[in-house]
Amino acid sequence: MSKISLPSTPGFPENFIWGVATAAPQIEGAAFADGKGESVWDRFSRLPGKTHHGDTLDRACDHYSRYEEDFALMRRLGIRHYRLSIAWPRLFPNGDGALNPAGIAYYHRLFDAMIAAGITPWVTFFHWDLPQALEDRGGWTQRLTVEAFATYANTVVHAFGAKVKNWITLNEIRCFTYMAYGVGNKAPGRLVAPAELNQTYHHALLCHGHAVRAVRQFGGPGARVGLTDNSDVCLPVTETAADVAAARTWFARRNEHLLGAIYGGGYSPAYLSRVGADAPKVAAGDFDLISAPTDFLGLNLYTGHFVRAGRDGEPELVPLPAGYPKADSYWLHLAPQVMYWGTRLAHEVYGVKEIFITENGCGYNDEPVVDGEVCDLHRKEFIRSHLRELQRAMHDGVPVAGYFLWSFMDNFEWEDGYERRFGIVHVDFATLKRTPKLSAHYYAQVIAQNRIL
Ligand code: GBH
Repeated sequence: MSKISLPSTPGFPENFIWGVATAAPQIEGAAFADGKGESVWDRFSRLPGKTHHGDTLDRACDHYSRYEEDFALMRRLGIRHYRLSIAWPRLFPNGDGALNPAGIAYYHRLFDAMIAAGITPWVTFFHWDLPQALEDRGGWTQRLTVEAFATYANTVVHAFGAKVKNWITLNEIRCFTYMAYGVGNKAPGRLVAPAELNQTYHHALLCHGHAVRAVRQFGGPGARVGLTDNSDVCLPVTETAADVAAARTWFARRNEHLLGAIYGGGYSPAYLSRVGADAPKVAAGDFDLISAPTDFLGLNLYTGHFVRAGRDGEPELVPLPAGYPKADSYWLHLAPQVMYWGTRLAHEVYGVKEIFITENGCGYNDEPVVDGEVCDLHRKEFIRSHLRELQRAMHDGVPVAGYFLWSFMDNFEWEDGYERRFGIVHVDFATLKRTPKLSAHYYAQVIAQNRIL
């Protein structure tokens, strides 16, 4: 027998964390079971025209009752780290006030099953499912939401701190503030004036700080915590000094109200002069909370904008030509170098010492199961090309410690409903049958060999 020698690629560090990610509202279903309260997405998805086909979160993947099957599948694929979120309205149906013991009991069962399957939980406190009762009182525009969140965060760490050591405060502040109150395509879809919008960012930053404080106070030994941000990432058109400098300036400007505020210990003079009279109202002590040190930064990286140095050296956005390749999500232009520049700029601009990719993946519409197989070669190639750019960043000294693929399985993709599939595991939404796609088998090999195949 002739021996076939396989191509070799450099490996990842021995302790590199490989995982998959999901979020409670996108997979759990059981939207009104066991005392769970209504979330803004439960409400929003029922408004005419807000989600594709009027899809709701009511059943989703029914992970609520199928979690054991899902953990068994993760285990078979060799997945040892799993990022998930807790549904705030399951614990506090009214946002604040009475705690729902059935919600606490559910997540205890979930964590027990996960740990029994040898899977380490990475838990996000908040992935967009604000209790509707809080929205009815003003939602993210009101400081009372911050007070309610602080109680929620303390309760969560008290309850689960012995089982969970890796904590993520908030997922993608922009998506539940700017997109939700400024653009309106995400729940609650209520447009507000610029000053109020800036206030929603500030309230979100405060919640981040409260979650950090909760983990520090009640998390026990070994607990660590960080934010997950979808930083606005720009990609220098060419990797020349001028374009790289332009990209860096642009990155700092576009993220100054979130990462800039957290890592800078306050709002920068540049930001304050840009927003003028619409600046957020800041109370004494706010930045003690907001800027408390964290252990890592989570980055959700999908795509980026191309930037170059304009004539005066100022950064200039370069529009994408018609036909530039993208996934089926209109916004997901294929630009694997986002992995390189996203991590490198966060490290350089904010001095971040440890970075996790908390999401990266791609959405496509039609991946039929044929003879028990889903041939999502496009997703496999997406993963491979993005990991190569991540490895390039690490090679250049960017401190990346782990990668979570979005998503473990097809799920409720917000306004795109169930049409847009991001999973490496196919879900038949009629039967709820799970079928690992080709990309799942590929990723399982990457994890097993700790290198890009
Ligand atoms: C993440 O969102 C979410 O965390 C996750 O829940 C979601 O399922 C996943 O990614 C896939 O979408 O300004 O018009 O260019 C990423 C959400 C979508 C936010 C694109 C910014 C930009 C739209 N991002 N959006 S636009």
